[in-house]
Amino acid sequence: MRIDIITIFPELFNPFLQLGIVKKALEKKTVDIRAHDLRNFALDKHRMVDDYPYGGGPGMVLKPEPIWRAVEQIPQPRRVVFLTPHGRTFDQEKAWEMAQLKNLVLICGRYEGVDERVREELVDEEISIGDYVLNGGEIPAMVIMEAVIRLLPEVLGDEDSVVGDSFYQGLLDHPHYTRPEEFKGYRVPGVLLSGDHKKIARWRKKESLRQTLLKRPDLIKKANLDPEDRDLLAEIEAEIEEGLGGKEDRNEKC
Ligand code: 6GU
Repeated sequence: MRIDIITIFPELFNPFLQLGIVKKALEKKTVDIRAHDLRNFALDKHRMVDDYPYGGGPGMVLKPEPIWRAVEQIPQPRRVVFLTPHGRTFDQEKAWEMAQLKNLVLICGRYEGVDERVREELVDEEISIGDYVLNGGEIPAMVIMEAVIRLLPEVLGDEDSVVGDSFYQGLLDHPHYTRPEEFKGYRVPGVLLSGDHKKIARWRKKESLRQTLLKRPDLIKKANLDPEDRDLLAEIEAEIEEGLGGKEDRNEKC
């Protein structure tokens, strides 16, 4: 996969590209990431990328020509995404969809915005990362790249496989425990020490459902639950009804 970023701050991406899983994916050539300085596509002697808005008013607008030239040098077929709070909110499903693309172009907005002709004629899709305002699309571009790159084949090892991720099945992940078995008097749930893999899988599924029900009930409504999941959910709801199922009941305090 190739990702091209169009930005007036390409340096912002350096530490992001030089560490951890993203660095590993670049070294393996699973992904090729190029951050382009928009100014390099401005042909006037001042390398102007923005200008005053027609009609007056505050702020500057990104000019269409440099963005156009920057996008046109990127190979086809390409998906051109403009990062803006106007866009559809990014989610795990969108990350999976993008992970299938050959060429992804991320245009980072700045200032008051970008000339409308870019949005209408050049951009395939507008994406936001949530309902708040940032100064530009650079951090959203990193958010999207991180979510997408970890889904590419062979980027994650078996240990941190995407199958266990929160949202993989539309649910939040189950709780995790590591040594020590007892910490400040709080014990690890006994089932995890039992060695009974069937029981452990059932516990994890149930706790994944419980986390989702308690923290993100909206996700439960959207999730594809099988009859077994529905039984577990009914158990959880009965426990909540009885006032059980709080963490005091699940982690034995010694
Ligand atoms: Cl993609 N851009 C900006 N400027 N602000 C945002 C955003 C994007 N997503 C949420 N807020």
